[in-house]
Amino acid sequence: MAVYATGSPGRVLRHDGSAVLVGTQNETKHYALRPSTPPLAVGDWVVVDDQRVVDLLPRASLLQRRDPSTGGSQPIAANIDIVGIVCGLDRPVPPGRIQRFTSLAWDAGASPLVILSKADLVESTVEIEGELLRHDPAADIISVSSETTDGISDLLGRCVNRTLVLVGESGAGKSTLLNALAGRELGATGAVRRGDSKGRHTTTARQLFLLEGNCCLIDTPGVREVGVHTDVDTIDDGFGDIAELAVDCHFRDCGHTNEPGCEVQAAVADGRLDDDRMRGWEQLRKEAAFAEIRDDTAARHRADRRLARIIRNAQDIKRR
Ligand SMILES: Nc1nc2c(ncn2[C@@H]2O[C@H](COP(=O)(O)OP(=O)(O)OP(=O)(O)O)[C@@H](O)[C@H]2O)c(=O)[nH]1
Ligand SMILES: [Mg+2]
Ligand SMILES: [Zn+2]
Repeated sequence: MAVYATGSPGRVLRHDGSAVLVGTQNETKHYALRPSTPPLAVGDWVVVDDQRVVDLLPRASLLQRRDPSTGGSQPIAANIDIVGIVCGLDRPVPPGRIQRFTSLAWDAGASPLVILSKADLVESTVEIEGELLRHDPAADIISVSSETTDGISDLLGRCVNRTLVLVGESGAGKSTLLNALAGRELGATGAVRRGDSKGRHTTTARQLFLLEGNCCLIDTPGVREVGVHTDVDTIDDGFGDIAELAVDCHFRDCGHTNEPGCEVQAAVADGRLDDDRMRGWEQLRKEAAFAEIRDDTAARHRADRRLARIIRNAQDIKRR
């Protein structure tokens, strides 16, 4: 184990843009983010001294999403084991968005878990679970109600000694779930709008809480859009059934649209592969391919700028 002459190990408990709260063995302390601070995410293991965050330790996993304003990636949570994709049953459950979060979770190096919340509002969750499994046969799904506490101890049991991050749209019930799991009011919650069940963005910062059984739970502000920030290969990891079929396509670079001898299309035609699942896969692949091109372009621009700077410096030196 590394020995640090100065400083103590700690974990980032809260990130609010300009400062982080870090918990160490002895205290929790706020640290302003400075230009010299390494980029941090909630859940990061760090080394701190009295004044600053000195070092960022290697991450076992990192959940990030595409930043809609810059196109870059935005870290959401680090060193997480499970990504809890929370969907309120007071509104339609969107398989496409769940699939996006699922891809982000695999990409992060964590396991996705679909959490259907507000189960008290529906008679049965069998149908909706069936629908989700049709889109993703490997989906891990749990139904809970923070109101009646149905499913709460099941969920808690799965998170013993693990770090779970809750993601999902505003009003999905993430903070209410945090409180139900904790058995007390740790996070503020807010009513959804009548009519369209839209949330009010009650939670404003990402924060880690320690629950019973050493479960570390990270609550996050709701997001509506999740950009895919990954590559085509990672998308395929979440669609093993299709990738397996594709091995038998006649052409190695088959696009699975109308190529002759396409095994994927054949499987859709004879019912072995669900049409919606196939379409969801295509959509995510398209987005990932686009993200790869965009990232390449951004990287090229950065390299160009670096080169221009080097040339400028060289010219300056020559002129002297
Ligand atoms: N009936 C019912 N209502 C719930 C349940 N869980 C949450 N709610 C309600 O849903 C609304 C939104 O809950 P929040 O926990 O604030 O939602 P959130 O996902 O944290 O929202 P943001 O912080 O805005 O992202 C509140 O009015 C909760 O009372 C549940 O299990 N059953
Ligand atoms: Mg909240
Ligand atoms: Zn094919």
